Amino acid sequence: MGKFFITTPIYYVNDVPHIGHAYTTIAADVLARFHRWLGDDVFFLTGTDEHGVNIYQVASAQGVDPRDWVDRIAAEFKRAWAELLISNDYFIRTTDARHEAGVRAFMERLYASGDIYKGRYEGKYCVNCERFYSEDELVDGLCPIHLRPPVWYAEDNYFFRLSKYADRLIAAIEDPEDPNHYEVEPPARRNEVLGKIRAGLLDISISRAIPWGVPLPFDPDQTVYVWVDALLNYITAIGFHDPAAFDRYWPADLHLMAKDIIWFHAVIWPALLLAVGLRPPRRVFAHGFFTVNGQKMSKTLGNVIRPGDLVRRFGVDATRWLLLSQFPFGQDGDISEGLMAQRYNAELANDLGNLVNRTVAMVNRYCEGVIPEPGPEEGPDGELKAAAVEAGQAFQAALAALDFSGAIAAINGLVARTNRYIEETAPWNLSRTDRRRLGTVLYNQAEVLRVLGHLVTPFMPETARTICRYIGVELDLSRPPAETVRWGQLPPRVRVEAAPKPLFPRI
Ligand code: ME8
Repeated sequence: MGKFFITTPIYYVNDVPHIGHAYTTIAADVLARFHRWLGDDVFFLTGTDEHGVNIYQVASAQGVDPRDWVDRIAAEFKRAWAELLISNDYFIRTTDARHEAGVRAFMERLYASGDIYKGRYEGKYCVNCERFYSEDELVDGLCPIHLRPPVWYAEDNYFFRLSKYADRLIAAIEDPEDPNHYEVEPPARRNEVLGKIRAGLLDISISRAIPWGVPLPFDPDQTVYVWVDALLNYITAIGFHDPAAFDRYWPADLHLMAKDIIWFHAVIWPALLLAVGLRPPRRVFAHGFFTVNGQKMSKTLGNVIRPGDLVRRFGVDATRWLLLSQFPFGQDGDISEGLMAQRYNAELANDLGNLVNRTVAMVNRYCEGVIPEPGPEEGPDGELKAAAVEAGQAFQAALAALDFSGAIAAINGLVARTNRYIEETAPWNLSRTDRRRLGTVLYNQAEVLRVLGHLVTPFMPETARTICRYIGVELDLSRPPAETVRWGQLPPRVRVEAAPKPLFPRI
């Protein structure tokens, strides 16, 4: 048991959330729920990034005051996360007065560090990324992420001496004994980041001459560069002003994001922290980027999927499960609604849903709705029990490694083994031939449901509750997973749900 401070990126409010944002946020939520279950003191942070040129321009183009615009879109993010059962402990907005005060305090410390100087910046800037690109980073002259032409910026700005930190960053990433050690994952991203640091770091401009942002405390004519403003959310949210509160959670245990913004999190952010004498986060993990039905998701192509679209089709729990099971976390992949539907029917409606419903139905039909007392172990019982134990262990190991599809596979494996157990033991025959054996078999089936009901919790919090209710117990997350899923804890003689509804109606 320890503390676990986990973050998602804070998302730009240039538009309402899409399933790219939902993907990272659901992944973070699964981990937050898992760590709470482990007994950790969890702080799960998400929020919105509301300053910068892009937001300012988007609001102006709509003829709306930026303040009204950001209020409106931030509310949409909050609504979307509530709908997806995201259990964040705090929702930060960079326009919050508390955040802005924290940004000013940090900038004063940074200025005092002596790593800030005034200079002139000229270069190509992608307004959507809110960053400069060098010629060799552009693809055919376009931003590699947004495939749009950058604009030429030339301004007098304040600079941060990032170049000075190359050696310290390399040591902090590579040497587990370094006092500032942090992990950059997965390995491909780590190598990429190290390679780029070794190739040389340029100082970065940390201010802009735009009105929509936090004024620099040492030069109010400029505002803090939106990326610096945004990264600071990770410390202002936990009370940068208040050392007692701050030390409870800092350093962050995991910053989660996609690979598009790994550089900011694995290089610029740790350097800024080192400059003011703070520890870098412990772990920075960049998952892959996905396309939708084989295409880059974009407004222009009109193929943007909103979380609500999936929720209406599959329900909340299945949406969470299906999004994380499409491809291995950390790799690039594709989200196809067709494949999601196939998987929904196969994995959730047929396998898991059917296992739950047929088990409860058999207890109702053969045992008057009461879970029977188990008799001595026989035949495949031992194997089923072993499968449940193994699934619990594999599930935990997978989530500790951020392997969501691995955790899902562990659950599916136990479902498949149990469905096979039912075929092998044929309770419908036992009901006529051997009531005592029937009792054992149905008890074992129901016990697997208790185990499964708990294991699915981080992914499918509502389904977890329903499965447990159907077998007459309450979801109990008060003890850590290893204890909860230990075999044989289902109390016999409890009453199961008399008329269970299908968990996942076929579509
Ligand atoms: O970058 N596949 O905000 P943003 C996977 N405000 N993940 C995706 C995705 C996709 N196709 N599309 C979006 C910003 N994401 C800054 C962050 S943090 C201090 C500031 C997810 O709204 C993924 O997590 O552009 C990605 O890193 C993030 O949305 C980018 O969100």
